[in-house]
Amino acid sequence: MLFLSRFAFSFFLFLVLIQVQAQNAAQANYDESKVPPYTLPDVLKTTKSKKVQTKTEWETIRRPEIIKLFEENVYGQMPKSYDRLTYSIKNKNADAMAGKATLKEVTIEVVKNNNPVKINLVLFVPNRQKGPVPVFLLINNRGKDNTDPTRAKKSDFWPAEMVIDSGYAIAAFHVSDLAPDDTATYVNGVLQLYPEQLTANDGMKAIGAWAWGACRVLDYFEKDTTIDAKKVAVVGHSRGGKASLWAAAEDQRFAMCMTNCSGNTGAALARRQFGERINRINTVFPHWFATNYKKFNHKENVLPVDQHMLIAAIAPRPLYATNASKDLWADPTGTYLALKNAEKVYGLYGLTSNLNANPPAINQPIINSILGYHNREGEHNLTAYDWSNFIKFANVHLKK
Ligand code: GTR
Repeated sequence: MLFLSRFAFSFFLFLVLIQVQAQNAAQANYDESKVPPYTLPDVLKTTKSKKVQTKTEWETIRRPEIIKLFEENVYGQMPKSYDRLTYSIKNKNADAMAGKATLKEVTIEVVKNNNPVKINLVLFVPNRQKGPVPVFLLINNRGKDNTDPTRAKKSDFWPAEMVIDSGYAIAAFHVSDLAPDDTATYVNGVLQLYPEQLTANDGMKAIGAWAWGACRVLDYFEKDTTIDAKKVAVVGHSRGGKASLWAAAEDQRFAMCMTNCSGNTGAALARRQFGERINRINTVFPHWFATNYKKFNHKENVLPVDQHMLIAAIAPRPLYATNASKDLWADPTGTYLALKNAEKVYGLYGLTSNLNANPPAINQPIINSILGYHNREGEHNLTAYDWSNFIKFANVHLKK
């Protein structure tokens, strides 16, 4: 009887949550004319109102300030210390993909205060390439079968053959190794290494832990002589794309960043309040961002940052952002405008992007630009079309 009523109560809560989510999504604004007037924080003005004019001022004053603001208010701290990182090759096949690639399944173990976290990396390296090769690293937030090392199952979410044929290595790890994507169990992973993060209002949560994982894989790449660790592109889709941005902003060793349909608290401007909003993301995914971020529910304009500043923190490194035409939830226009508003920081490095004032038409990728972008026809997803443009973009910016 007690069991039944508990079950009924949980089911009731579940229904309420579904309804709240549906209401939130239905109430979302998709009408450009209803975007409220807003002023973005000036990426080139310090908190002490000093105008940043040089690369040095940017690197020594404003950039560190921006990273700190994102840590305190959005993603949480990114602890960098650990006691040791070791790895073992669980499986190796020098004749994978009909001889085109070498497969390595690597277990990376990171230990702090006797607490371990294990990252299972799947890595294919092209055989025809001589010397260390650049690599695309996917933060995989979907099923593990998308990155099948046996290649019995192939998925456009991680089109390994296409990447190998283009002369790049391709790697992936799954977010659940770092922090399960779940409100209750996200603490089982990286957060066991840094328990102080659990109670701090600016403590890292799941998205921070996934980004941390990408940084540790980069630590491993520095030890793998087949990989050019100075040419690592970190890739993520949607929630994974929020993590790829945060990883690239925090860790300047990443040479390039791809953020696919990352939307709210990813590459899209929050102040536009278009599609998903901070209140909604914090309510449905309370385990993603720092507790402090909840202060900005319904208060986008009070946030001391907006997402153009996260993109600016990646400068001068090349960044490619995408959207999908039917994925208004992730605000394609707001994503493009975030890139546009980060341009002036790239300008400090003498890098001019070729971004027009308005977003390009659907399926018109911008490749020859330090800030790349496309809005693909279709749904919220990571597809072969997206990857084909990542490769073109890397050919321009990584191969040279
Ligand atoms: C949605 C969420 C988005 C995005 C997406 C995904 O439910 O609102 O911010 O992260 O999930 O990861 O596919």
